[in-house]
Parts: sequence; structure tokens; C-alpha cells
Amino acid sequence: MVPDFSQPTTNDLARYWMPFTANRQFKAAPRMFVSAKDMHYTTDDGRQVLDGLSGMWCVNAGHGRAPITEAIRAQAGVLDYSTAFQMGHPLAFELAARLTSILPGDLDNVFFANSGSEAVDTALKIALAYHAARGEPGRTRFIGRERAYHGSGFGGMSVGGIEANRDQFGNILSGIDHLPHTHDPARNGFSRGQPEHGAEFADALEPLIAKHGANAIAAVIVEPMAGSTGVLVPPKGYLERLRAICDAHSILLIFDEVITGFGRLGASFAAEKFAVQPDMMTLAKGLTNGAVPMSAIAVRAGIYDTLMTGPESKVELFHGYTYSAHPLACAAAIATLEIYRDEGLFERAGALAPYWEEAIHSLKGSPHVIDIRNIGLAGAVELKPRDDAPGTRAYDAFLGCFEEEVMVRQSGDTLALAPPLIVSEAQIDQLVETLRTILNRIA
Ligand code: PXG
Repeated sequence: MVPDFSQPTTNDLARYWMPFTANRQFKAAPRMFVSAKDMHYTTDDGRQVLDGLSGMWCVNAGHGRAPITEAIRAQAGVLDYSTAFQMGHPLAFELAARLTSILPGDLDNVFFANSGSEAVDTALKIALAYHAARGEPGRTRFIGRERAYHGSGFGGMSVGGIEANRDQFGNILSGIDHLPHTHDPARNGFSRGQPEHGAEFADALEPLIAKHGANAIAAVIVEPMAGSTGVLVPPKGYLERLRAICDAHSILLIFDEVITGFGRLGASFAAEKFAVQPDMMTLAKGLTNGAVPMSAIAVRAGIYDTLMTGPESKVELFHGYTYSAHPLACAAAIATLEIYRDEGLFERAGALAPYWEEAIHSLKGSPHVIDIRNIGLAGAVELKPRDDAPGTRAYDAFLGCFEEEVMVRQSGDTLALAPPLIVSEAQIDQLVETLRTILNRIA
């Protein structure tokens, strides 16, 4: 018999294996959202919870936006699905044209997938195919970075730099090195915006090139701002230096903008914010405002053109997904881009950023706080770990905030904050004051 899920018991919850979750802990004390609108979720017991993380860094325009919902509804009634292999539908081409029109530089061609993880795997594969097409099939190595999150596919996990995400799985891609992360609280603690120190962390690329030879390296992949591991803002000059070293050795630079894309940093994309042009960009999350799974891989014209050679009957890239450019996702993405444009949300995020910075840095001096970081409408409050129980203090803070009807994200001993770009100053105050109350309350 299927239980009544409006009133579930712990036992009723057993069947669903939840991702990146302590399943048994959760099921013993479940937290359920049943609806969401604009800045708030509603729980199953009718409480309104302020969303301090835009869903999971994706609902940049706020929840349940009518134009997006309507676009999905309408599209479902017109063309629910169409194969993406050897057939097209107009929205896919329209979305690609609209998206490339707002991407920085000559990121002129896009491939569609369904998640950030797929986008990262796709970008890595395109890098290999590109080098092979230009006569350097020996460029097969990738360089990621410590504390990076690039999703949970084998490619993303391998270039990612989170040990816990690899420990259980042993067999990862070979031929991968990691740059050091850029988190340097001793020199950069409580930085506002980009930290002053650490451009030289990019120089760690040089010995890796010397060791393997540039002609063995396909690409470097980084999150311009590391999101998942606690909002690590790139030091001034760091991304510029990575770019220069990659250029000097014909190594592709991939920006994983799954979190930083679509206004989070107070500009359209991190590439624009930091004025550094990547060769490829991975996008997901805010692309559809989280309403339908979709991701995109944008490539510079030269990459696409290099692969569009040989007989015209040839399939140029042996890669794709059943749901690439899914009609519902395309409809959602087009409606989302229109909201971003019509409401000027990227500019709004930029205009609110100074208020956000002041608010979040007012937590300096609160109990347990050892660092605060911010950029655009992203922020992090790092707590001193409890002896022998890392992560538990921030977890307690997350739970405390939830009880006080504010949703934040716990990552290790850091609390990450990234409200929808429609957030009001009063809601920023509520977020920060709730956090202050909880920091004063927890042990
Ligand atoms: N790249 C980056 C930079 C991400 O942040 C992915 C790839 C993978 O995307 P998918 O759609 O496959 O999940 C992500 C995902 C967190 C958190 O706690 C962040 C993500 C996912 C779950 C939790 O900050 N980002």
C-alpha cells in the first residue's frame, strides 16, 4: 500500500534515496517544502521560509515566476518532446541565439545538456575533440583545482577538488592535476569583494606544464568563484594570470559558471565581472531559473569552427543526451532570459551588492565567526569548527535558521548565502539578523 504522504511517518520515507543527504538523519526529522513563491518557500506545516540560497543557487529570479510557469505550460501543450539527434525544433535555435547574444566575447556556439555535471563532462570532451581536430591528440590531461565542485559525473568528480566526493569511488579519470585553492584567511580574512593577495596561486600552473609538457594538457577548468566549498572569491589578478599562462601554452581555459552565471556576482557572468575571457563556459541552474533541468556549454567560435570540418555528412561530435535542448527547458530558459532582461536583475544584483556587503560583514564579531566573504549577491560566513566535530556547528546554525524560517546552506563549517536577485533590503536584514540570533544561540 502506498502511504499518505501528506502525513508521512519515518518509515514511509524509506523508499526515496536522497542525494548528498544524511538519509537516516533526515528521515528521523524530515523538513518538507510543499510550495514556493518569489522569496519564500512554504513548509508542510504552513510556515513561510525566506530563501537565502535561491533554491540551490538557481532560482535567481525568485520562485514560481508566472511568465516561466506559463511558458512551460504552453510548450507542454504544443511540443512536449522532440528528439535532438538529426531533428530540431525552433526554440532550441532561438535559445542558442538569445544566449550567445548576452555571453561575453566570442562564445558564439552552445551545446545543450541537462545538468551542471553533464555540462562539465561535455566541456571536457569538447576540449579533447578540439585538440584532436587541430592535430594535437596528445593533449589529454586536465587541470582542476582543490576545493572545486564540478558536479558528480566521473569527469566533474575527477577535476573537482573535494576529497569526500571521491573517497567512495576509487576509480576516477586519470591524467588530472589540481591547482591549489585560493582560500588564504591568514592574509585575506574578512575581505570585501576580491581579496588582495593570492594572484600567485595561478603560478602553480607553470610547474605542472613543465612536468607534463604543454602539449599534454587539454584544458584548465575552474569555477571563477568557488561556490559549493564556501564562496571563495578569486584574488585580484588571479584569473588574469591563469588566462595568460593558458594562452602562452595553447591550453583551453574553461570557466564553470554553473553558479556564477546569470547575475549572481552582480554582472551577467563572472567572465564579464572579472573581464577575463574563457574559451568555454558551462552554465546551468539560473539558465531556466531552476524550473526545468537544463545546462549549456558555450564555446568560442574557433572551437566550433575547428570541429566543423571534413565531410559534411560526418557527425562532428559523438556526444549528446536524449533531453538535450528539451522543448520545455528551452521555453523555460527563453522566458527566464526575458525576465532577467526586463527586470534588469543582473544590474539590480550589482546595485544591491554594497548593501549586501555591509549587512553580511556586520556579523564580524558574532560568536564563532572566523571569516566573512562576499561578492555580488553571494556571501559566506565561516565558523570555527568544533573540536573533533567539524561541520556540526554550521549544521546546527543551518537548522536553527530553518526553525527561524530562513533557509541558508551549510558547507563544512561555512554558511553560504545567495538570495534570489529580487531580494529586498528588508529581507537581507531579516537573513542577517536571523543568522546573528542563531550564532548567539548555538554552542
Ligand atoms: N559546477 C558547479 C560550479 C556547480 O556549483 C555543478 C557543476 C553540478 O551541477 P548539477 O546540476 O549536476 O548539480 C554545480 C552544482 C552547494 C551545492 O551546496 C552546489 C551545487 C549542487 C549542489 C549543492 O553549494 N552546484
